[in-house]
Amino acid sequence: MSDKKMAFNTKTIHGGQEPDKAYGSVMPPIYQTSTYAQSTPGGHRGYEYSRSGNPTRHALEMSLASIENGSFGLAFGSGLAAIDAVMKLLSPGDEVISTNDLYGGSYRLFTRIFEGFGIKFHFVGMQDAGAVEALVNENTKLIWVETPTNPMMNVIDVSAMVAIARKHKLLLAVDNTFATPYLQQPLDMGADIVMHSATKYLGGHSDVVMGALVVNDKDLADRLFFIQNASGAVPGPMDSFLVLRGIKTLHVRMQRHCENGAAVARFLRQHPKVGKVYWPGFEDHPNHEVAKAQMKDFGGMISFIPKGGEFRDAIAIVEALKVFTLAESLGGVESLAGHPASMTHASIPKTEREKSGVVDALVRLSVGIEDVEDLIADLDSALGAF
Ligand code: P1T
Repeated sequence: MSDKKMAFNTKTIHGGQEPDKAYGSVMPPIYQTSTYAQSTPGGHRGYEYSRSGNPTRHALEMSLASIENGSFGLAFGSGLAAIDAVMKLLSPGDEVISTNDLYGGSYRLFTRIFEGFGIKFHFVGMQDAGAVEALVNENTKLIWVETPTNPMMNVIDVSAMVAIARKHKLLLAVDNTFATPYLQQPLDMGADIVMHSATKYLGGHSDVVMGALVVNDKDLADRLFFIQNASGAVPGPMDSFLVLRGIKTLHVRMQRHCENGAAVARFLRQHPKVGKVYWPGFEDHPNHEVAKAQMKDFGGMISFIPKGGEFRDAIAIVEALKVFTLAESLGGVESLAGHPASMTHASIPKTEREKSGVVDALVRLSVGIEDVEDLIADLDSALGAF
């Protein structure tokens, strides 16, 4: 069956895949090799050196392209390496408009590395499309969207951003890490580049660090493949195998992440010791209508503030959790809790992060796929800790 005809739940398993040419192995072998024999210089069978290409990584890249409804997939050594490759499309003097609420490491890469190379970043609340368009000038080259945002769960209207990008001939990139292609497919909405921290839901088992890009345009793909090879931040074959295996269950995991996420969000919201809960599935979430229109469901990421809470209350809660593990990262089968201000978003100056709501009392949850009753009991007991 051609890829184009497959439904999403079939693509995660079969998209872009064919049995291995040597023995028909159903899963691609882990081609743990750096190089390939040549009969004469240039006389190779499609692969010459594993930075440039490796069959296991290629199988993964085909899968990535398929699940995002794109034509070309590229795998990188981490999510940040994938973002780094996108930024290398730019030149000194170019400007980027980015979401103001985003992963702290993305902010650090933009402001501490690429600003030093003469690229200017504007951070803006993208829920207001007018505020985005007002920042466009003749140097603007790229709009960087993260949706839902990490950690405030704002939802950005991708179609509105596409309209601005098309009008002003800008590239539009969407960090699809929180949603995954199970929930939204930005290329179908008109985005030029989809980016993932494959470390998260795509890998799904907290055992790999990896990044990904997917695009449709051949010229853009060629430029990114050039950067991937020239800069060299590629993942190894073992990690490629693990993410490919993870993707095969993405749809069933995501379904459970969404169900558990909804139950945990509703539990927190009615709890007397909980103040604000950030989750796009609530009808009164400011971007709920956009989320409903562009996402299939609302995901398993939730942030909340303990009622009247301060820094020490958030710390007491995350330390008291027993089923949730206190750890950086998200998107694995196991539930994780984090304290953005001191962990994932510590690299954003306090005044900057507080402007987008990342206050000291904020707790972030990655709701896993355990029995939801155990997750709720764990939270209930930990909320008793302050
Ligand atoms: O960690 P890495 O694979 O390099 O991916 C970076 C990244 C990019 N984009 C988003 C939305 C992310 O959440 C991340 C990584 N985030 C965490 C480690 C975290 O705990 O939020």
